[in-house]
Amino acid sequence: MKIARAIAYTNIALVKYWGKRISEVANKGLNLPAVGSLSLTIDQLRTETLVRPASSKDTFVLNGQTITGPAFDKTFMHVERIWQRTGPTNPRPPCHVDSINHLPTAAGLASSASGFAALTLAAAAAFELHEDRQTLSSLARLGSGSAARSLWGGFVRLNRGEKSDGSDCIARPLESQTPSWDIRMLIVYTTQKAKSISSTAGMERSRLTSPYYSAWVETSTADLDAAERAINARDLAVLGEIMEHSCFKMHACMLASKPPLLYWNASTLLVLQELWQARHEGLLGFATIDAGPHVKILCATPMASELKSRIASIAGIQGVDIVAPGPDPQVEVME
Ligand code: 2P0
Repeated sequence: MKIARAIAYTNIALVKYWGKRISEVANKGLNLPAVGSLSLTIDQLRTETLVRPASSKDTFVLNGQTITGPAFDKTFMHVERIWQRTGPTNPRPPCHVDSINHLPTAAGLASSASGFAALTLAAAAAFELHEDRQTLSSLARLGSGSAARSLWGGFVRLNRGEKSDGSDCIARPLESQTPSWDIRMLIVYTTQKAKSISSTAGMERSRLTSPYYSAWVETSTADLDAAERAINARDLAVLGEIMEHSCFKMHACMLASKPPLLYWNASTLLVLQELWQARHEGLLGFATIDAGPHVKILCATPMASELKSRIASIAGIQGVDIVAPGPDPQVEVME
């Protein structure tokens, strides 16, 4: 095997993924989503992962710390999956995985998208698995659904697909991802704590208990198509309306789960109120919120710094980053 390094950038879904297909629950391990999703890969927030042969046993270092337990198991289950795709005749050699998350420390921002994208690319390169990017994206999805979208820069759509083997659950970059659209995203940090319940567990709770879950699933494709049209038309106001609608439908579905899933905190709500007041005054920004209390705001570049200063002064805000659309991942094979 070779030594390989990959850098993948995280992505923020504008049309959200929440829920896995029932066939998934029958434990096929394909991690097939119940809905498609559409995201923007962003710059700066990224994971850098090196995969190399280890002398005797598998080891995993994350941000300089040796990792054991469930995170180690999940990582090496994925490494093994990629090895198996090479059609090996031998057992996998022991590997050392060294990852650095260039995400603000202790900010509680999910890193599984960039993490599993970078791990997939680095392991595939180390094992000399030569697959096209869509296949690698599908492999990344097996580690984490959102990771499938971090195989490209810019706007990316992950289709749900219909086939039970997952062969049509594939991601593609939108043609109009060229950087000619001058947009930014504000990442508004509202806590330093990690989230209380994982996305994987939360989405299963919603599927099983939320009376709004079926409506959430049924209305997703229309949002995806409308968002893609708005991106093609460079219509931020239309895209913003669709992204907020998708976000609040997802959170309504979460809230109606039993027991309820409330990922927000008091500052989350204050940010939304300030954002909507700013919009009323002509400063156009549009929010999305994931399975955590931070708020991400999409806006035109000239609006970003004024919006940032309005939001940064709200009680409880830990920081605001302004990020731009991010690039494709990078892979380097060293020997
Ligand atoms: C998204 N999220 O579309 C949505 C919005 C969270 C809320 O993708 O179970 O960590 O590993 O496939 O990818 C988070 O889910 O879940 C997520 P798994 P993942 O970005």
